[in-house]
Amino acid sequence: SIPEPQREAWTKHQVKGFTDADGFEKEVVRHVETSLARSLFNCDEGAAYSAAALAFRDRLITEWNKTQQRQTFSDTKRVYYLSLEFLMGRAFDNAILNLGLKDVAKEGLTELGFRIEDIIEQEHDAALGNGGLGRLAACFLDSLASLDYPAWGYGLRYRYGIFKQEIINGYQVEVPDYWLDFNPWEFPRHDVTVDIQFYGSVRKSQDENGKSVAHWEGGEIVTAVAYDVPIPGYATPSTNNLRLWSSKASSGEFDFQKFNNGEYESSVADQQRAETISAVLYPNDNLDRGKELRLKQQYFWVAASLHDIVRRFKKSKRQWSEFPDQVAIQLNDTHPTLAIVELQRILVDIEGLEWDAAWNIVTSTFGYTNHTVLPEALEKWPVGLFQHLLPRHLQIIYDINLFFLQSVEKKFPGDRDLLTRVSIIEESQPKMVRMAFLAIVGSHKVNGVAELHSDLIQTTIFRDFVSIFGADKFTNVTNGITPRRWLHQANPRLSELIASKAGGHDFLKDLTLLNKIEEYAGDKEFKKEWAEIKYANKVRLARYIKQTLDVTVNPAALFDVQVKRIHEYKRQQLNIFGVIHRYLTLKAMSPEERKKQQPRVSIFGGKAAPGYWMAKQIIHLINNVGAVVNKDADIGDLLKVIFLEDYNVSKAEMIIPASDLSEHISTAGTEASGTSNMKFVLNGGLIIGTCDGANIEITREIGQENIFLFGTLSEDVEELRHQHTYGSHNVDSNLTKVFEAIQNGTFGEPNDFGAMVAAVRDHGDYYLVSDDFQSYIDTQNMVDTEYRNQDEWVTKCIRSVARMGFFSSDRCINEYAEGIWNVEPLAVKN
Ligand code: GL9
Repeated sequence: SIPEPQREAWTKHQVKGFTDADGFEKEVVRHVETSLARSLFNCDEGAAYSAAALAFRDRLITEWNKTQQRQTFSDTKRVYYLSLEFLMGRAFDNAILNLGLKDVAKEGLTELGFRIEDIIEQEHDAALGNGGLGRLAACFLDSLASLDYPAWGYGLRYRYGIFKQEIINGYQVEVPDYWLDFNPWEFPRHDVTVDIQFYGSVRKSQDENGKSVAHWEGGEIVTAVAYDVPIPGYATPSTNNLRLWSSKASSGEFDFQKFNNGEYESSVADQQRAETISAVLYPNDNLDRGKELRLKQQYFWVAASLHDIVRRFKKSKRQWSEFPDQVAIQLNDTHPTLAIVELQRILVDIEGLEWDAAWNIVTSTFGYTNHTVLPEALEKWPVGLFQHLLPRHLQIIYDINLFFLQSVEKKFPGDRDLLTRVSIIEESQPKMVRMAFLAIVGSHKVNGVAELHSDLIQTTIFRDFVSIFGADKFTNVTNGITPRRWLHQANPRLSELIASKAGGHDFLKDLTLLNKIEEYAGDKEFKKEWAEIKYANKVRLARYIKQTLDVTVNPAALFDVQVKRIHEYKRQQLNIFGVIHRYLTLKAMSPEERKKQQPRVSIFGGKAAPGYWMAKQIIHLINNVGAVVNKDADIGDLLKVIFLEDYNVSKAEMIIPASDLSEHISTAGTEASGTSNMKFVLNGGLIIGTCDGANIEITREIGQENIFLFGTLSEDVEELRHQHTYGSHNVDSNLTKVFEAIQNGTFGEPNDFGAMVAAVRDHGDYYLVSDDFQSYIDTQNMVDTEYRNQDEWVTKCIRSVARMGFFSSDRCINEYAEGIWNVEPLAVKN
């Protein structure tokens, strides 16, 4: 650091961020003219966005530096959130809101000749995630910073985020999402690098005390380069760091040598191979595909992050035994489970600790969050692949397993079956490493993400581990969402209306304060404004639908929305079968009868994993139904079917506030939590849903009179599946008519949908579509009836919002901090 006598100059020139529109404008103009090398003659909206973003980035950086210094000096325990996905969406609007400078930005941009809405729209989403799991990580970062926790996110800097979805002739087509052309929100740290080893072999030697020491040698080295993204808290100067790793060829290893030997082409090829590691996000949702490159990504990211964490810890010059007092690492699903093995390797092989001492440190450091019970999503890796890619890690896994199984044998002597069931190594052909089991054995806490889900993991997939480790190791932390993005940013008018009755915007920091609006649930004036805001949000979505799909929808109709990844367990097929049933019913009515029906717009959106054929069929059917229904003159405004292309975070911010009813209709026991259910209710929409995931807790909070629940309960699912397979399986008669319409070509080539129909009718109906169909239809009819009574409907919406305080990700983060991490906020003294 700079010696005392020269510090005066530093203090004198310390950057003091702008606080008013004039100061902001000055910075925008400076960035246009210098950073962008443009002028007022060629400053389009894109350039204006770039300059405005750079101006705010400067603001963030000052606070971010101070926050990092504060954390370093205070030397308190930090949280590290390891996630292979961070679905951040746009940063600009979020940054200006969290800094409390939206008015400044708006005024400044207006004076410079731009509309702030247009400027916000210029930004490309940071879409480094698939869905709920990645968005949860993003909400957590917002809460961690807003609550002043000393926390870091660690992830991968994919060159390509989740693909862009185009719909061509009713089919999904995937287009690469190259998002890094201009990204002002990241800071390359070319000086922060870690060399990561792959392949090679293990040599054992003995040290001077005769102790066996493992040396991992040879193989290849890839370099991880840090890119830092500032994460501003809301209404606090705390600005945390999200560190994303990018891969590049290690300059020491191959390229120089080869280059000097005249092997220019192969040196470039090596470089590209190294860069491939962080090139692309795997686009699967709730599915494990077991690709070698994916395991490489996982180790690359985990090893770089741990190296960084250990390096930071070592600066404090503490004893290794204090590591868990300084460091809490949360594993977002099993994707970072190798971190457990890597820390054990660092401690034993490199730092020379005894196995047991090291293992104590490791298990006290990690917590593991499970996000799904779907068997096809539980990660397993072939032992052979491990042996090849990470030979030393495989040895350590075998040792971890050996000691674990010995402890099990001691506690439950002679129970061979139990040992086979809980072994980290599955004795299959080929043998597999079960990552969830490794994560459980290597962590001190394991949590599910909603009450039902946490119960299910304890009674099904992880049952044996509850008897081995005791129930205390397993816990629940129900998911939450950040009200900053999902209310204040997405629905500014509603946020203002709430603030006007809740005593200002404090509810954005303590969401339970929403309960102050409940007394206005019967207030005529308040309800009128409430309804006007919902209507305006619907008008905006209707305009967007007109622009993008050239379909006119009536904003006064009931907007019924299902937007999320397309998956059989989420049952978009149940929804579209219900829509077809509605269409057939309307068609069979007389014109007089039709006039009495409630108009609806059924809105769908979501991506299918590129290799998930059935999910793509579902998209195709939805589009085909829309093509027929939307141009049927008998039907007119009574029913429109819309598939919105390329659902992502920024589209969610527009769609969610415009919903009257949203669908969360997974087969009971399959959706671990769901988080969009919380977002829709928070924005004054009601829910139709099954007794699954967080729907159950939402019902408990808002009252069952404010939610439309239907369908099989999770405890009855297994029995029904058994009956489908071994008994008779009668398909509901209304559903049979839907199938007939599909098969007589009403919605295009019937063969296209043969497998979808057969899955329900002939192949065991695993997701219980036929069992739940009639109650779904009946419940939808109830929705129609209740929606007619707008006065009562609005009251329900207001009451629901008032009772949503529990679902803030702030509550959720405080629970993790207390129950799992044992960390405290770092107060900011001004
Ligand atoms: C998920 C669950 O399916 C959701 O129910 C849950 O809300 C989120 C967050 O806990 O996690 N697990 C999972 O693999 N995904 C989830 O959304 N999938 C993706 O995010 C792709």
